[in-house]
Amino acid sequence: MENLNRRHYLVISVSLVLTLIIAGCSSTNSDPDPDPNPDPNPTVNFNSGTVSPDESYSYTFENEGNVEYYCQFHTPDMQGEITISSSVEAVERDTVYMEGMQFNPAQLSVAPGTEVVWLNISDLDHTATSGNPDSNDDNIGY
Ligand SMILES: [Cu+2]
Repeated sequence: MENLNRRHYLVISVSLVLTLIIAGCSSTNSDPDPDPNPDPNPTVNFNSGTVSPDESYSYTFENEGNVEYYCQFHTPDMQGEITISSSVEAVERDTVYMEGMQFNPAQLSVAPGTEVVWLNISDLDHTATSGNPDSNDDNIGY
């Protein structure tokens, strides 16, 4: 009789341990995988419209993230990226030159709250338009 009780106790213990292991595994598996390619900052949406020679356009970036942009006239060649990070030394204003058919610098890092000015020092019209040529179907480039 005593032997039977002990065996019963053993069966309950083993099944309890198995239940805990299964529960542990399934809770680990239900954790979402970290996204290897986080979306580029979807809250940022700007379009300068036509920026003629010697004119400028500015936009203030508030939130951290990566923002792609391009020129609608010279897509896909004329593209740039702004990285907004609090690890960058804060300045009030930073400048991207529209020079020839390039953004210069094409890659700019700024702190949150920085006003970025696109200054057209070329003799062509340009735009600074958030996104990339594939993300918009209203391109007016030629
Ligand atoms: Cu352009």
